[in-house]
Amino acid sequence: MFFRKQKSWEIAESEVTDFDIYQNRRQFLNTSISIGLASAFPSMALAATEDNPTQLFKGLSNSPFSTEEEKTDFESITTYNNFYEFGTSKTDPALNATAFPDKFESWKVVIDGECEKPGTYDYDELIKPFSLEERIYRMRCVEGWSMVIPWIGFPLADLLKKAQPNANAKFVEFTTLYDPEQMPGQRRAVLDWPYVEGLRIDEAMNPLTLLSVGLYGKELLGQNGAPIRLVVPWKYGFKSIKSIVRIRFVEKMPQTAWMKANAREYGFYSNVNPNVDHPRWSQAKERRIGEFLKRKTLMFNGYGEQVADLYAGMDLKRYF
Ligand SMILES: Nc1nc2c(c(=O)[nH]1)N[C@H]1C(S)=C(S)[C@@H](COP(=O)(O)O)O[C@H]1N2
Ligand SMILES: [Mo]
Repeated sequence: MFFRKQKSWEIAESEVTDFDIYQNRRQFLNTSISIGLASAFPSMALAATEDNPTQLFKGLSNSPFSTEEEKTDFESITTYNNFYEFGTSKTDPALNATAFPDKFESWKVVIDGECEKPGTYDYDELIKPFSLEERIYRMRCVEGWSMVIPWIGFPLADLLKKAQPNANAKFVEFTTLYDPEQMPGQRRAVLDWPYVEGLRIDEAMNPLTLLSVGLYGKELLGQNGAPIRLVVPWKYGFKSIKSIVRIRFVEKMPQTAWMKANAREYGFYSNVNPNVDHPRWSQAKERRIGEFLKRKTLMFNGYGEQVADLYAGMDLKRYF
């Protein structure tokens, strides 16, 4: 899909303006909730206030990979999102996705391709064999903002090993649900749906790479990629694909949704790299949501100790 027309996500909107719109919106929502207009935004009110601790997710051990930095507040993590299947503005997912998916228990994930033990699992079966932990990770969006999110999940490697990839498995491809009924954003050709992402097999097997099913002690809300999503903390946020229905071992490098949309701007690797600018803006700094001054963006988002070896000898300007 190659449009000459500007797409909605290309519309130049300064990051500050975007953040300010969000702040104002949030102020407005808080006010309307307090004066009893919450019914105009029922899902939003639910997301912000519902205390829904999940037994399964209580008292988990905190991973040694966790950052000690201050966590972004729950409200920001659940109301300032990118999830184009539910709209292209940051506030759309919280308005449209809180009740997603409608059938949580019957969510299925297919694991197939170049492996000895392919299979289809429902959500409970999929996560049962693995021990969940809390991982507090930095998340850096390609647009220039970042958050610190206390994820709950398990290493992707645990699941991949169970499927026994064969020698042809050089990459792993991930696919989001395609269901325009539930995902109104898919009714417009913003991206070539369904959203697809990919990792090289060694990146996928790296112990930092997480499959997440919750955050802040609760199951994921729709806007964060319920019921199961990827988290790859040393890469730009768009690699962390949400609401996964398929994990496939492949021999060739997958064509991701963002590469198809604009290969010049979005490469396969997409490692956080302050020295390689996006064609339309610098990647040297970022705004941590909730802070005023910008911070310097760190190479590999600060995870170089764990992942720099994966790219030894590679030209990271060419393989961006
Ligand atoms: N399926 C799907 N996954 C997605 C996206 C999306 O639009 N669709 N947006 C990505 C982007 S750009 C970012 S920054 C993160 C945001 O995750 P969060 O909203 O949970 O913070 O999700 C990523 N995963
Ligand atoms: Mo992003």
